[in-house]
Amino acid sequence: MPRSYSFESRTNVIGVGASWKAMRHQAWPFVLAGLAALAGLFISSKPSTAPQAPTVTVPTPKIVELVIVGGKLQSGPRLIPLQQGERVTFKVTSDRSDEMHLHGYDLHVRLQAHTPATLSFTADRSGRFDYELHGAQVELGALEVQPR
Ligand SMILES: [Cu+2]
Repeated sequence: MPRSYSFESRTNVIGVGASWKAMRHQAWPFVLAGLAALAGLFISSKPSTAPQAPTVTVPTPKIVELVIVGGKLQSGPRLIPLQQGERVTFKVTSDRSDEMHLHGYDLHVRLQAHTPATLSFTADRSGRFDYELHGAQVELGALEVQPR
């Protein structure tokens, strides 16, 4: 009985040794893959341990270009659909000096003849708001801000 036991245990050891030897050749890709995975984990976990930079998503503003000739809208939208919270930039050019007024938001843009003027704001109020030319007393168009 003890003989067969020792024999068995020896074959067992040999068996393990042999399979390990056989594996050593094939194991490298797995070892490398394991290391790569560990490295990947380390790298991917790094940002969460580092102080998080505030993720300020600066939305690209919707650009609205208006060209006014003779107190009338020559080109540009008469209706501007927006989502509440969207950024808007008006670029307004007029052949005459005037003032554009965006109702509701109560924003004024001073227009100098042939000089592009810009107005940027966040459409944080929902509803319909006219923009008009005060000097010429002309309604140019309207914003339509959909509530979120
Ligand atoms: Cu007005």
